[in-house]
Amino acid sequence: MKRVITYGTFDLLHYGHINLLRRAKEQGDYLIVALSTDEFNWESKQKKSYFTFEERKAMLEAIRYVDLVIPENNWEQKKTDVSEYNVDVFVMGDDWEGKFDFLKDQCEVVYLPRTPEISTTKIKTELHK
Ligand code: C2G
Repeated sequence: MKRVITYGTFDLLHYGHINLLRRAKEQGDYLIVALSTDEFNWESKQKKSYFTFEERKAMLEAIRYVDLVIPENNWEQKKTDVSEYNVDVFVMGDDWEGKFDFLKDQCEVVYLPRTPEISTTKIKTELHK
């Protein structure tokens, strides 16, 4: 079984996220999503997600491509996650191109094109008009 992992906040879940998750799952047979906790978002990403970790986790778990959701508590856990979960492929959107190449000695690293026209920030901005 080919195991894939990806990381993110996935707040205000939209079709760009779904496109990413669908293509990430296509890289293997089992997709793990490491979901940024509220604390990690706030302390390390200066992001305040609209939905809580539990709400975002429930939404991700409802997606057919997602097999397991685990917490992302810090930037440093990726190497450990890859070995602990026997990950074969690490996937991120290409806004992260090159940033996780240090994982290449442990697993395949794949950067997928983002869905350009949609983002959580854009949704928030448009809703405030
Ligand atoms: N994404 C995408 N297209 C969009 C928006 C997002 O392909 N229009 C992808 C991102 O590239 C990322 C994933 O969806 O791979 C999740 O996006 P975010 O929740 O914005 O993730 P981010 O805040 O970049 O967190 O340790 C890594 C971080 O947790 C990544």
